[in-house]
Amino acid sequence: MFEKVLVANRSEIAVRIIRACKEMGIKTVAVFSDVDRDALHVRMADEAYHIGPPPARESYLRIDKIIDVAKRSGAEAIHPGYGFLAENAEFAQACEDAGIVFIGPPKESIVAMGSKTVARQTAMKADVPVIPGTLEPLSDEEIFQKAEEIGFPIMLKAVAGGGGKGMRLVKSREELESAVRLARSEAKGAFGDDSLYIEKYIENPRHVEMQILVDRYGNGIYLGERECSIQRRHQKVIEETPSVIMDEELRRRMGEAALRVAKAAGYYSAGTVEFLVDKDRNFYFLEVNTRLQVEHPVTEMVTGIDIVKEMIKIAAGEKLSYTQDDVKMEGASMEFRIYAEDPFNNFMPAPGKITGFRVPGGPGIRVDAGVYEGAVVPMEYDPIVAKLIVWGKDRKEVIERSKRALREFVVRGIKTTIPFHLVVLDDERFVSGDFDTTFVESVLDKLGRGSQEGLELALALAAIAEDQKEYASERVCKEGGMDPWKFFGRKMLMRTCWW
Ligand code: MV4
Repeated sequence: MFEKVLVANRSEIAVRIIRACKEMGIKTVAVFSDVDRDALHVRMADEAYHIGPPPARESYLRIDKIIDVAKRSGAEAIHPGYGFLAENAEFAQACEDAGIVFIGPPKESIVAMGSKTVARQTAMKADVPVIPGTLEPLSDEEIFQKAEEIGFPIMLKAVAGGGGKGMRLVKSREELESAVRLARSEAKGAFGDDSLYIEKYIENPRHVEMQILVDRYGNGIYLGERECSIQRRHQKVIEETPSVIMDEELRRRMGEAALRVAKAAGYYSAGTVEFLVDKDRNFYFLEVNTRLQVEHPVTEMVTGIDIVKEMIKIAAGEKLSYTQDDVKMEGASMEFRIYAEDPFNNFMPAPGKITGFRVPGGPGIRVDAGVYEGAVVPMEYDPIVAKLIVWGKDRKEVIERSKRALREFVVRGIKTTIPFHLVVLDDERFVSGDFDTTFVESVLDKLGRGSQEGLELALALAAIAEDQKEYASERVCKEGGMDPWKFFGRKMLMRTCWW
């Protein structure tokens, strides 16, 4: 096993990886930019090295500097976390060239799955259903022709895309020409590659993904699914497992399909195979995420398997320590992403100093935070502050426990998505499990799309339901400019919060 690992990331995921290393007796090396000098991941690592100014391009994305730190510190391996260099084949190559282990999949798999058409070909070869469409990048002429064959509506997608970036719904022939032009220029700008392909449009799908672990010797297991349909603009908001649409048989078929794709791609490490699921519970391969994902903890909560430790062990050349029969899903889990964003103002980033931070506790609660009281959330990076992960014996207990925990969660000084989660937990469609990928937009519609009225309604829901007195008084008075005495009643405000 490695003696020292460099963590090429920041915030909660760097902290998560450092924790796994500590439990494995591995020394850790952090890297940080100017604004992260006092960050939690820097404080928790055994050593920390400055790598540059705040913009990621000049720090967390600097392959040369990170490799240099690994050499200077004597780290034998680098964990990239998610984002930044996690799916960068050039970085995996640079690690190899420097004699450092990249804790992730082989670079060939990163390249192959990075091309969405190659990924589709791979899935097809593996006998996994793909969305009807093309398997090659297309010229404009070919797009016009294929669109007619497939039939509108269609999705125009960037070959180099993924995660919803560079994607366009085209409802009719009339829209196609300008859509192609726009999609190409978007793709060129975002990925430096304007190649496009098309797919049949699947209406109101659910987004279900399968977690897999594969070692270097071809042993693979699936750890069950994550339901990720609660998203806004392709940014996941809440993830859960199991998915309410899943049963044993569908899980087995989807899990085995995911492992076949991995095998066909020569994949090892932790990975995720994404599927779209239609109303009739047909599933279609979407793409492969060749990295540790933000939402991996919900899978850890129900399987008891530490995905980060397994990933490190696989990178070190160990055999998988579990067989498929060892994998048992127990209970249910949800993850709530706590972002420094204002959910009542179009999820506007709200970086700043955290003046108060108190995390929930008690049965079934896990908090993966990247901050502490007094820390500053810089504006340069993804504004994730923490993840609240909740376990319960069933989905109902998870929902009740989550409400309790979100109400316990105190983050002061910055706006966060906590109240938005409370609104979702009060939505009967969410509670019944009857939702798809359009759910978040419909909640925002219900709330009046970030209007003052919507804010008040949301805060009222969050506050009236339980003792969010301080939340109500402080937030509603200061930001809503309203009279909380009138709104919530004298009695409620008289009872003071213990914090
Ligand atoms: C689709 C689709 C419908 N039909 N592809 C969005 C994320 C990216 N990974 C793929 N996405 C979609 N691809 C076809 N052929 C609908 C979406 C989609 C979506 C998927 C998952 C979660 C949320 C979504 C929100 C809008 C659209």
